[in-house]
Amino acid sequence: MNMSIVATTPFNDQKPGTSGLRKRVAVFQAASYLENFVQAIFDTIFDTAAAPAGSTLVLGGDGRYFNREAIQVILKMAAANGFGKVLVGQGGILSTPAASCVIRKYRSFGGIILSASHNPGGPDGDFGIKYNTGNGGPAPEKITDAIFARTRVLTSYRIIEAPDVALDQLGSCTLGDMTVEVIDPVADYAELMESLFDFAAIRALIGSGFRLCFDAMHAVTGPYASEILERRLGAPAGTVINGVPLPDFGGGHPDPNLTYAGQLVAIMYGPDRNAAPDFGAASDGDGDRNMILGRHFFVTPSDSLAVIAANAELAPGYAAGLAGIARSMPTSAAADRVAEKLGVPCYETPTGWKFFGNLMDAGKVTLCGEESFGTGSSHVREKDGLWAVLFWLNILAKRQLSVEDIVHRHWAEFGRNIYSRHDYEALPSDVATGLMARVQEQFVDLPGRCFGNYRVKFCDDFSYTDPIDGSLSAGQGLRIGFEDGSRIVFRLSGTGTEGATLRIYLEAFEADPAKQRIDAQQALAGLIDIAHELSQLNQRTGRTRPTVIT
Ligand code: VG1
Ligand code: CO
Repeated sequence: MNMSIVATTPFNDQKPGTSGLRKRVAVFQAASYLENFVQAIFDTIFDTAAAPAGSTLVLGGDGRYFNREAIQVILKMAAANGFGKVLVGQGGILSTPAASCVIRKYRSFGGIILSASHNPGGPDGDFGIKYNTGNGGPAPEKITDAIFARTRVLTSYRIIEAPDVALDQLGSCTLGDMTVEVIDPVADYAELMESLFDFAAIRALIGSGFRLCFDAMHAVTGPYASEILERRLGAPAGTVINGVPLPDFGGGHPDPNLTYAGQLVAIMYGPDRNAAPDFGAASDGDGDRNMILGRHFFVTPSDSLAVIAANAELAPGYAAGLAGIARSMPTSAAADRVAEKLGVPCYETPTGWKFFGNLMDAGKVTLCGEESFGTGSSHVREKDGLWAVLFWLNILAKRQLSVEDIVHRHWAEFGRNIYSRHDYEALPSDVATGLMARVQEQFVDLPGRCFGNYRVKFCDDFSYTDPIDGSLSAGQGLRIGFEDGSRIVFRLSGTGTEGATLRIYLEAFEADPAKQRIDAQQALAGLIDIAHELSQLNQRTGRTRPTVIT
């Protein structure tokens, strides 16, 4: 084997965020940048996590620009660092949930996923890399901190000199002393889905004339959705739109929300209501997010989690009931109400999927969700976009109601947690931190203060002690709760790559079915004013409207 040890200088700006390291493509293309980070991951795997020599690694990405080049570098570095085998998705493709599935199924030591999720791709877009551990989930902070520390001190990386691996043909080859197995990226995942959901019932629903549209946004879920929805479930060709993954996602922003999934929204909200499909859905760059739509109807991700929880037993994989539910702190409390009724525990964790892993590994929760279009379960250790879509189709097939009717009946039974998130993107970092500091300064005398009809009950900076390993995560978002159950949360994003993104999460509760069908922005207008006042939003940012409202 022709191995090189290449000298390099440590970087000191590689602190991974909520889900791995995300930077502009150009940053990753700079000499040794990718290599440094990968060497830091491998050192951590073999030193901190004590992986045995000859361990197996899973590797794949969402197909964005630089995916193939990065895969070749990582394969050659893996061969030089003592891995015995790498399972790589054909064409370098693996969605985040499929990678999680493959890591678990083949008991590999861990996996590397190349994605910047919903961030735009292409030469001027973003690239990203994250390490998942053997349970299939994002590495816990102990590991990501070790990787970060390593990036700051390492002075060389190891790589073999060899021709590129042919990524497009299935099968095995050797690279140095290591085996590379190119696997079908869809097969294992599709089989897992078939084991969880009632495919016969969904096939019958689709056969009865029910119409659906899935927008893959030219990102990784195209091949997965075509195989599962069109081939296995019999939906007509054309059900999956934008189904071919492109390195720049067709110039779009692969973020399944009402702003960026514009084509799907136009189809679902067309002028002739009856011409719209019965069900619409979209997923993001790496396939872990989902948006669920009915005819002229949007299901908030917080409501989607609650509806799935309340109807979980309709799906064969969940017929035995739920062990518990977890949601991230900014996610609405709609799922808490379902948990209470089911008599199962509900956990509130910081933002980011890694906090759910310990709870699932300990068997404490079955379903998890985030307000940011993320829903999932213990079938893998990542959120899972297509899984959520299939869960909805399973519920629709069993209940024979429209999406809208299911949600309205849910609200009538449990009450409605009216919810919205306002994002202010690309703020100067000092402006964003100044604004957060300003909000927090007022916490000393906020409890008891009245803003019109709203009286502050509590305020804090959310911190979380993991019930399994006792680790503490502080500074997870500023919460202001009101006497009537309403809530405002201020938080700075950990995944943006340009300046800072401020997220303001707004929530109110309406128990009366006669008042539940109100427009969320209208219902939350009072809270929005309070949020602006407390943060001096307009004076500090010069903005009058959010960049994205969901
Ligand atoms: C965002 C979401 C968070 C999610 C994270 C990763 O983080 O708010 O809920 O877990 O993205 O999702 P932030 O720090 O920007 O708010 V994904 O689909 O980008 O892996
Ligand atoms: Co994602």
